[in-house]
Amino acid sequence: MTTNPPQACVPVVSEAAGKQGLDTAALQQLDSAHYLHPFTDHAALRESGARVIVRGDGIYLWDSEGNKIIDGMAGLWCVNAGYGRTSIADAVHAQMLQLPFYNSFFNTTNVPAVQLATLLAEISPPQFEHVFFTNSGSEANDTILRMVRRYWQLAGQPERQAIISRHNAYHGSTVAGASLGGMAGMHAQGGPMVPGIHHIGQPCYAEGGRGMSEADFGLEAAGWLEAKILELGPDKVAAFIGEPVQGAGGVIIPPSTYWPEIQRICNKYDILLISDEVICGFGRLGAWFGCELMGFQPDLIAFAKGVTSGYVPLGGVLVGGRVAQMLIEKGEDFNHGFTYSGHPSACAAALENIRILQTELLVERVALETGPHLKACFASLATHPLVGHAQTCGLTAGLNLVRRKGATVHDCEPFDSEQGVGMLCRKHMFDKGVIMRAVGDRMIVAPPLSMTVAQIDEMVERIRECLDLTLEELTQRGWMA
Ligand code: PXG
Repeated sequence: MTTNPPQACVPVVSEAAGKQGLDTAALQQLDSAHYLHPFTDHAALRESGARVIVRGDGIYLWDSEGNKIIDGMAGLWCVNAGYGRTSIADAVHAQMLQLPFYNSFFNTTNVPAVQLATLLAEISPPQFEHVFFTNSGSEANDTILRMVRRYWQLAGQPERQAIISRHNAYHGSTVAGASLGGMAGMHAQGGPMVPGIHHIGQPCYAEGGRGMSEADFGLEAAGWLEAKILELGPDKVAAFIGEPVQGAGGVIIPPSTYWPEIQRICNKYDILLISDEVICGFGRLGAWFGCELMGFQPDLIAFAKGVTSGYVPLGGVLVGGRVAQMLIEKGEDFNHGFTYSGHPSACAAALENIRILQTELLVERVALETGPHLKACFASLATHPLVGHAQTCGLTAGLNLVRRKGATVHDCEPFDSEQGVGMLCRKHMFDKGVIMRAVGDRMIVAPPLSMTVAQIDEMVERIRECLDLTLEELTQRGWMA
């Protein structure tokens, strides 16, 4: 027993800290003393101190020093409806007073979970009438892995165990998520991955399409799936999983020929097709689901993030007719689930969030107005001397920082990856009040879908200014060609 007060009682609010009443230095010190952050080098973070985000409204964030920042990443690809939505807070508040939680095990259910499942069946592609709820995208993909293998067991082909994914895919951080993903840095840590998962190349034209048209490269990249199926044996392959547009991998937008050819190959070998829509779902690409835009009909969809705009954690799996029918008719107990599957308060947040996306026509606006505007803006950024090429899809975009521009994407000269040019550029962005992610030397954005055309202009002007500052710094360092 200790007689000392617990650490949590240490006052972190300093009277001298100005209007917001927050002492940034004290928070940073406690943060570094106690809080282990995701995907973070803690020794480096201790040196710099974490930036403390205290408030959000619309597309803007404020930090504890009072700086106003444009959130070019919508939290982490998720705050689709923007910050400050009182009606989502009210819906969650009301649900918490009515029934904060009850489980969906043992033949019980709750009203918001039923309503949300019904609404998801309505807004998703026609093959989806059923949903399995989780708390995150990682858990959605864990569920999919177990569900797919269970499906083939029930179908009398238990030897169909292999799942094919792509290098540089991100499917989450749980053991199954990391195994399904193709992130080299994750595979390098933590010992053996889940067996039976195989990776093929990503459909990145800039990386692999030299000497080919984009359309031909799309067919070639899809052909890597067929080659892998034949190598493993078609009767051993359970499923293929991919993000319609790879998000965390750097906004890799496949050629338009890619997904229809993937669909054709999956059909040919009777392989389940899984669309990981944790980022692409709920309007990011200008359609409710990315597969609709890319022209394929998956058997399963993983979702999370945008379903609640990140206000409360929620994820899930849309289960298509083929798999749902098998599980329901032959499956007996599916021995899988989470305490919080179908959490009523999280489902209440999702219902109100989807209502906002619908009534404000945010998905349609991405397709017809803000998405095309972002495309035009990024085309103009592509003329900057530091930018090799730029692409957008809906309300996500990426541009590559290069040492020397070239006539085509394949003729640009990249920086030495050790120089960390992307992180250097990102620092300028942060200092100037706009959040962009750096994936190597590719700078990416995925702002709230509520961002207006005028706000896109504001964001792009700041980006241009920071590209200038980065170019100035790189020139001074003698790093430009
Ligand atoms: N699938 C995809 C396609 C994702 O983008 C997950 C699954 C996992 O979701 P949860 O909710 O378990 O995190 C994600 C998550 C980044 C970054 O650096 C992206 C994600 C998560 C963390 C960082 O861009 N996406």
